[in-house]
Amino acid sequence: MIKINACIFDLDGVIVDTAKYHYLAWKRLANELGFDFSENDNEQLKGVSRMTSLDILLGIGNLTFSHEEKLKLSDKKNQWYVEYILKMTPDEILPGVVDFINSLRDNNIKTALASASKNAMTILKQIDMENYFDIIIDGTKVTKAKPNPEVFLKSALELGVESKYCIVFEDAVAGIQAAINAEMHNVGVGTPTVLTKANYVISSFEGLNIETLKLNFFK
Ligand code: B16
Ligand code: MG
Repeated sequence: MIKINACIFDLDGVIVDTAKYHYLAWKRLANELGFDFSENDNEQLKGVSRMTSLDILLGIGNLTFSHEEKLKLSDKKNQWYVEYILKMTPDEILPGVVDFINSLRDNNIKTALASASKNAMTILKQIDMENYFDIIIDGTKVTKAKPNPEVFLKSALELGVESKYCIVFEDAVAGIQAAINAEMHNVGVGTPTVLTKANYVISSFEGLNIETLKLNFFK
């Protein structure tokens, strides 16, 4: 059986479903700019940085703006997004997450939160999880967006654990690729048809603990 010393969690889409709030805010911006933005389009934005998300959105609308204008647009979207996340409560933690993290603690496995979001601390405070992880690396601490492995490598370094002893939990295609680039094990949270490069895919953390994970997934 493989040895695991650390579990590294993405935030949006793994601990909470904030993709719906990103979607509502991006859709509002698209509508204001005169085009529509579907939930299907939103899939492309999962896990990627705010400015890359804006570039993808503007590509869909076939619009071009200067760098300064783009900063204003992304700020606008972020203000709307923050309004949504400030209403979040611990009830929005996805099923099974807390029990799974507790099972890691019982097994002396370290934990990290590794998110591309600059709003990660606000979300963690809203859901009462800001003291839940050994370390937190968020979008304010990295410069290179997923699929670059920086956020995961920095997490492992701060935890003092080698990449080969880490499992990354990710919901985004770009995030799974970042874990592969970091040479870490990875578990996709979502559907296998989307997360085709993941080592293993779970639909939720419900009923999962580290022993079943190691036994069933990493024989
Ligand atoms: P913000 P994750 C990512 O978070 C989201 O999946 C992605 O949709 C978002 O654009 C990115 O954070 C930046 O978020 O605008 O709040 O800084 O999945 O890496 O936890
Ligand atoms: Mg995510």
